[in-house]
Amino acid sequence: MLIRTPKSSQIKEHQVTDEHIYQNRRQILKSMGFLGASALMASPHARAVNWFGEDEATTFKTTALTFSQPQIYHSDEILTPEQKIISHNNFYEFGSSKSDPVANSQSFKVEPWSLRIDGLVEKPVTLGYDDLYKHFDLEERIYRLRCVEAWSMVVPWIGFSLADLIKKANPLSKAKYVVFETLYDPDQMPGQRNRFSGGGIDYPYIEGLRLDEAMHPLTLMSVGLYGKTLPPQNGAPIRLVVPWKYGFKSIKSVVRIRLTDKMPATTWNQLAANEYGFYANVNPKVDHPRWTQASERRITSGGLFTRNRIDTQMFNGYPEVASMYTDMDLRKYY
Ligand SMILES: Nc1nc2c(c(=O)[nH]1)N[C@H]1C(S)=C(S)[C@@H](COP(=O)(O)O)O[C@H]1N2
Ligand SMILES: [Mo]
Repeated sequence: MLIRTPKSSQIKEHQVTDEHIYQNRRQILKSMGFLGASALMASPHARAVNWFGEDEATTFKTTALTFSQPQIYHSDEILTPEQKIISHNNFYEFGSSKSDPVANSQSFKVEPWSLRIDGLVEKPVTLGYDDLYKHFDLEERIYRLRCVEAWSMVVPWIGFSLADLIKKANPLSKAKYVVFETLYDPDQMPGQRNRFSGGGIDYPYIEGLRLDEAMHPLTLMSVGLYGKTLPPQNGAPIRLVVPWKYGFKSIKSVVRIRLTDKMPATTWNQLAANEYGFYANVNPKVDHPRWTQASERRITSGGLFTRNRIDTQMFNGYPEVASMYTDMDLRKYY
C-alpha cells in the first residue's frame, strides 16, 4: 500500500503539483484502468510557498497512497493547489500563525503511532501506524473545508469513514458522544510548551461530536491528501474531517477516540464559549461575534490579494446533514 518516495530536499528541479497536473494524472490513470486496482503512482513532490511566494522547506517524507474507485464524494469546484493546502494551516501545537505549522513540524515523528478507540464500547481497539492504511478501504473524497476565520479550501482527501472505525469497537447503547484527542508531546510540539506559543490553549487539543454526527457517512478519518500520506502540518498521520462544520472541529494527529454519554468540553468552546459552540455547523446566518460568516475567501491559485469572495452555504453546502438538526434552534446551538 505504501510506496516510499525520496525526501523533497533530494529533488533537484522543482516539481510543482498544481491541481491541473494532479487532475490530469488522475484522468490518465483512470483511462488506463489504473485507479481501483493498486496503482503504483509515482508521487510528485509538493512545494510549499508562503504568501510572499517564497519556498518553505518541506522535508517530511510522504508516501504515495492508493485508493479505490469510485469517488463517491466529488466536487466540480477548482481544487485548492497542494502548495497552499500544505503551507497555510491552523495547527496551534506548531505555532499560532498560518505559516508556523509547515515551518515547525517537518521533523514530527508519526511512526510509531497509536490510536486508541475506547470508552463506552464493547471491545476497545488500538491501531498502530500501519493499521491506519491496512484495515480500511481508502477512498478519495473532495471536500470543502471552511475555517471559522472565513477562508476555505477544496481538498482531495484520502481516508475512510469514521463509522467504519467506530463499528469495529462495538459501541454500547449508552454511548451518545465521541471525544477526540490530539497527541500531547511538548518535545515535538513547541506550541504546547507555553501559553504564549500555543494560542492560550490548554493541551491536549480536544474535539467532540454527537454519536450520530460521528456515524454520518460524510464524516471522514483522513490519512492523506493529493494522493499521498498527510504531511505533519495537515495532521499526520490521521485527522478528522467534518466538512459541514467549521474547520476547528477537524482535529489533527488524533491519538484517542473515546465514546461517552456526556457532551464533552472541547478546546475552543472552553477558550471562548460565546465564539465557538459545540456544534459549530457552518451557518451563513449566524455571525461570529467579531465578523460575518455570510461569505468566505476561497483559497485558489491566486495570490494574497486575489478577489475570490464567495457566499457561504448552509452546512457548507452539505444539505444531507440537515435532518440531524431539524428540532434544534441553530442560533442557540451554534
Ligand atoms: N490538533 C489540532 N487540530 C486542529 C487545529 C489545531 O490547532 N490543532 N486547527 C483546526 C482549524 S482551526 C482548522 S481551520 C483546520 C485546518 O486544517 P488544515 O490546516 O489541514 O487546512 O484544522 C483544525 N484542527
Ligand atoms: Mo479554523
